[in-house]
Amino acid sequence: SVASDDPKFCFEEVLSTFKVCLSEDKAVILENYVSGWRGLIKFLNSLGSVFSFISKDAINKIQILVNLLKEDTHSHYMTVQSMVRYELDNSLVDIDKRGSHPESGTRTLLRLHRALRWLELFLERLRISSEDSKTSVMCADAYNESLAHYHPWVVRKAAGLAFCVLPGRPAFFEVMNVGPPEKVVAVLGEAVPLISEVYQITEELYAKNNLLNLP
Ligand code: 1Q0
Repeated sequence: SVASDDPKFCFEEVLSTFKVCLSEDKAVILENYVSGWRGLIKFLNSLGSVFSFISKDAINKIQILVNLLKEDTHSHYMTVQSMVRYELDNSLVDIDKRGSHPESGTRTLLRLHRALRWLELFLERLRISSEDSKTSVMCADAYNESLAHYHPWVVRKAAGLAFCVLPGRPAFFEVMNVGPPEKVVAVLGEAVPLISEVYQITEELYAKNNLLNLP
């Protein structure tokens, strides 16, 4: 299953999957995008069960994409670009309202894509933070600036409560498992631009095809 491989999280592993996320012609390789999220979910799980309502949803979405990669249609799902093309050309996406394709790859990935913006903002805050900065505040600020726009009140409330129990910056850095704080900051400095580029390319693709508000 998605949640269960090796339990020891290392942020550099996540970094390396995002490094190989873009092909030479700047397409987003779906398999690597999914691997990046798997690593992040592993991290989230290691923070405790308060976060399981979040990781359950993320795992569910990743599983939808994994299934598309496995089925006989997998050749259409090599990149996000080919996925969107294939699903649009074959009317496999619900465009205005939920219909017969509630779990298209295109709408499913859009949810993760919005969350990736949160991640970018959060990691950048973490990178420039000082020793006494609060992870809960950085996380909430990043969330309110991005993903919160798409969530109903109850979800925002639950997320806000979960953020309050995030470990402090030193413990958080510890869980990232990359070494001393200077090293964490350096690795974040490498990660943020990578994540940002993957986000921008996906954002442009979805904008160009009018897909940013899929139900
Ligand atoms: C570290 C704290 C993590 C906080 C994550 C912030 C996101 C909060 C989102 C909570 C919403 C989850 C409940 C489900 C919402 C769905 O309704 C919504 C829309 O989907 P749908 O099908 O109903 O239209 N789903 C989403 O918006 C997708 C949310 C996916 C969130 C995935 C978050 C994975 C987090 C990974 C942790 C990364 C840790 C960062 C630090 C990395 C440094 C090592």
